[in-house]
Amino acid sequence: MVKEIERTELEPTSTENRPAEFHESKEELHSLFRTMSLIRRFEDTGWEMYTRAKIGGYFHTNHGEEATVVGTICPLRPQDWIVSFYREHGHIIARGTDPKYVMAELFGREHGVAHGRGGSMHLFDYSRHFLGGYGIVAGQMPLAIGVGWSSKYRGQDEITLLLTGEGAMANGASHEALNMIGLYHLPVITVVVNNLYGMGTTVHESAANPEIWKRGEMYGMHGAQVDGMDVMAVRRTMQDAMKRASNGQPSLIEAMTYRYRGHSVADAARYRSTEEVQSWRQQDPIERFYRQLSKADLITEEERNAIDESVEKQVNAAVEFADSDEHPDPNGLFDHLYVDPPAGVSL
Ligand SMILES: Cc1ncc(C[n+]2csc(CCOP(=O)(O)OP(=O)(O)O)c2C)c(N)n1
Repeated sequence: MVKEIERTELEPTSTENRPAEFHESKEELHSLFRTMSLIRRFEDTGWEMYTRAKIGGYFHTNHGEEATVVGTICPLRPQDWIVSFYREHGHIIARGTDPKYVMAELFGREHGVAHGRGGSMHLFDYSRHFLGGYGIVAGQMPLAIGVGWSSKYRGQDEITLLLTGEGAMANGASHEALNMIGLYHLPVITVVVNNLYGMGTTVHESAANPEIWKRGEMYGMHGAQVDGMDVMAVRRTMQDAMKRASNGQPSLIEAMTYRYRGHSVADAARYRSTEEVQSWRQQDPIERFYRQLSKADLITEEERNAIDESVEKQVNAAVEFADSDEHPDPNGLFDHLYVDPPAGVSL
């Protein structure tokens, strides 16, 4: 017998009404605002390029998650590492990779960040310590043990940010990874981007206890939940976790956010109501940050328009670059697979 699962409407938890206090410079705040706007524009344009068949394969966007993405990635230092998952276009852009190389990867071109071999789910930039981009749900999580272990073993002041979705937290690899990160006191911060759905399955349907941050205690690490639509709240939580990680205490942060679009381009998202999507859109992280900044006299309408214009130009230039870039040479199919080919194998 199939049990009917009762669905509850998922309401946003919000810090909107808390007064915003800013201790950062205007330049820094504008830079956060610009990065969020750049990611939004990149995803809008990428989606359009997909529908024009310029991009193929899978395509998962960060629409709605910009505050979580920017708030967790921007505080990182150059020596820190990121291990991400397949919804990572915004993650690599927030890390500072030029969007034109990200767009070229989506277009499958030679100068893309994975030389056109990876596409949307396999973005990679070693120069920025961005270690992917993985398509297997929770498959990236055990990799962070190795990265964190390496930093500790080499005695380096480095932190690893491990990004994952809440759906992945029902996969066995997540339990094994978090247990070992906690057991060995690795400098790893796990951020669970809780957008409430793993494809069409709500977190209430996949997690026996949907309050994921509470698992921190179970793995011997600090646990925190944060309003993932508030970039400054996410950033503060991340900075606190970075201090802990430097002292050998890992953290599990659950950022409560929402994806505006379906799971991927192929999902019409019929499993949720228009009202639910609208109620989250009212908390839009970019508009909300703009309201906070303008209330504090830290941004004018003209400044915002100038940011929007420059972001639009940058994304248009990325499309132009990607569209005119060369396709990978089919003879190079086996390039970039191994640092050195195994003995006896000629590629
Ligand atoms: C091991 C494995 N199982 C199933 C899938 C199919 N799949 C792809 S994404 C996804 C949902 C994961 O949801 P979540 O971790 O919450 O991340 P989100 O997509 O919401 O960002 C599933 C089940 C997969 N890629 N890998």
